[in-house]
Amino acid sequence: MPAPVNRLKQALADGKQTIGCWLVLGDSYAAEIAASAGFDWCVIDNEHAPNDLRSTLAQLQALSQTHNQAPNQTPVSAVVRPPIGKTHILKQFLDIGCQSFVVPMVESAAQAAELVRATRYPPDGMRGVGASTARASNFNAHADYLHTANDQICLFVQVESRAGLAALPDILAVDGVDGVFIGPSDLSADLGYLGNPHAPAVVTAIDGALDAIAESGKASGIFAVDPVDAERYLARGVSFVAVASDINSMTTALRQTASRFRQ
Ligand code: 3PY
Ligand code: MG
Repeated sequence: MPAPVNRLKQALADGKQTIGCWLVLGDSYAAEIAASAGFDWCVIDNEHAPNDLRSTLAQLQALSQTHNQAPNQTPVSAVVRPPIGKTHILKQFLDIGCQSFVVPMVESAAQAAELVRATRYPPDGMRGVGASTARASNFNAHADYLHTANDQICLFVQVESRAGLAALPDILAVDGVDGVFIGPSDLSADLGYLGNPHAPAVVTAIDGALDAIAESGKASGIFAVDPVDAERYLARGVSFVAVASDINSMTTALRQTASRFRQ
């Protein structure tokens, strides 16, 4: 049996637009709720959320449960954002069964190429071989896992700095990079507008980057939990839009309810 088909990679290759939820509560119960809400994918964030390998594993397991899918709904795809794009860290997430990644702070084609290699077995890359004891191969039930795993990896690299923007054409030319994801918060900070991702200069930089990604034929992605932003980016054709986060939804709903009954 081969590695599981990566539905997210397939959808993006088919030119579909997808929406997703950022999981920052670090909690498998919350992941299970998000899994049935109707998103195409959920990102388990290890960069800015209190996650580790075991909490990520629990959330991958929660997302892979089919009982929590709404009727007629395609199962949600799991994506991991590692804290940093290091080979040994990616290796651990790969072995617990993650096939899709959004890697933060990528600033050169060399760095992007290194990430491609980190997520592929030889001869295409340098992923270490331990799948026979790993959830990724369903504990060796996927007998063809080693020879089919590379084709099912979906890799987004994050461009979120001036250096990343300057290197964008070269990054887009790297084989094995499926898409480029813009991080408006870090990008605005590096452009001199900390906390103001709607500054005109930031919006212009983001639009220019999205145009370049679209021209390359690769998938584009962006973090846009403000619905006005999300609608704008979806109308522009962005293919991987983070339209929600578990914490954002929870704080908004709880604060609204508290304020309504406190009056
Ligand atoms: C950013 O906005 O900097 C991001 O990384 C989005 O998660
Ligand atoms: Mg960022």
